[in-house]
Amino acid sequence: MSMADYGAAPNVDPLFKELEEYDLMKHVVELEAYGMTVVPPDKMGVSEDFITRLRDAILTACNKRNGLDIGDYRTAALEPNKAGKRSWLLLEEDEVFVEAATNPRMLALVRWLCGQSAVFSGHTWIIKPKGGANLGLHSDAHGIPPGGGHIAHVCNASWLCTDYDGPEDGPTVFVPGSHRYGRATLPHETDIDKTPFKVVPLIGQAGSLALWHGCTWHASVPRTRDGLRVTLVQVFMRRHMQRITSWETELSPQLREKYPELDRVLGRHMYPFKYGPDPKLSAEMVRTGTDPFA
Ligand SMILES: O=C(O)CCC(=O)C(=O)O
Ligand SMILES: [Fe+2]
Repeated sequence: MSMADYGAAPNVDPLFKELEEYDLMKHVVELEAYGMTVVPPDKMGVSEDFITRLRDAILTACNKRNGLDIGDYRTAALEPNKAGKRSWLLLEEDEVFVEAATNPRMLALVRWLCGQSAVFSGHTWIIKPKGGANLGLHSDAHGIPPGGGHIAHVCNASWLCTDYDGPEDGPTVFVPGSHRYGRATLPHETDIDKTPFKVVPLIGQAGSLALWHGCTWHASVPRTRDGLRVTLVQVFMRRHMQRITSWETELSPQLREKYPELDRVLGRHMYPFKYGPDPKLSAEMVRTGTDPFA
């Protein structure tokens, strides 16, 4: 008998069962305790083929959009920021981005953090060459003031498309447990060389998913190894938040029709409206106010 069998909490019971079935409970506890977790590829149910297709799709989109010819990511050298332009809105570049945004195990963890009505806010690549500078400590939950951090309003689900073996790979670094502070960093806290907080690197092999509560403070360090770090950053949020990308205007409706899970997670917002709300959208929004798991 598990608590989920009582059927007393209809929003969290199915999630609990899914997380148990996928053997993700350790990762839920890490999210609660540390505000971040790294799930290895086998637990994500993804093959090497998936991560190869995802990495290739990112590099192809970057080459095409920025007029580059990156070549072999294992040896390529680029000027910092050269590959970082035009990096958002990728769903129609390749359907592997739909796969990445709707992986069922990822969505179970995302919905643990942001509820069943979690919305896909936007996605972007990181293609990071050797060199460059630190990125300062920050929270991804922009606009959530101190006091509003009790639940995750935002979360970041990033696919590692290359190995992060250590600091030489130029990984994201975290202050474990900082999601509990429920606020963004202040200017004197952001420099990772001076901050009094303990900062730890994200370590994981290609194909892992790094997931963090939007309030967990993180930064990144320069890459000192040859070749590129490649990452697909995906931001999910609760329904009340403003999405990064307006899917209604930026995406063809055919893709939504083809993939029902994508359609669900892209969501439809009740605001803005002109003469009055759509009753269905309004009822959904009201329901999300009843339970953090709704
Ligand atoms: O890993 C990095 O380079 C920074 C990532 C980051 O800040 C983010 O994805 O929100
Ligand atoms: Fe960030």
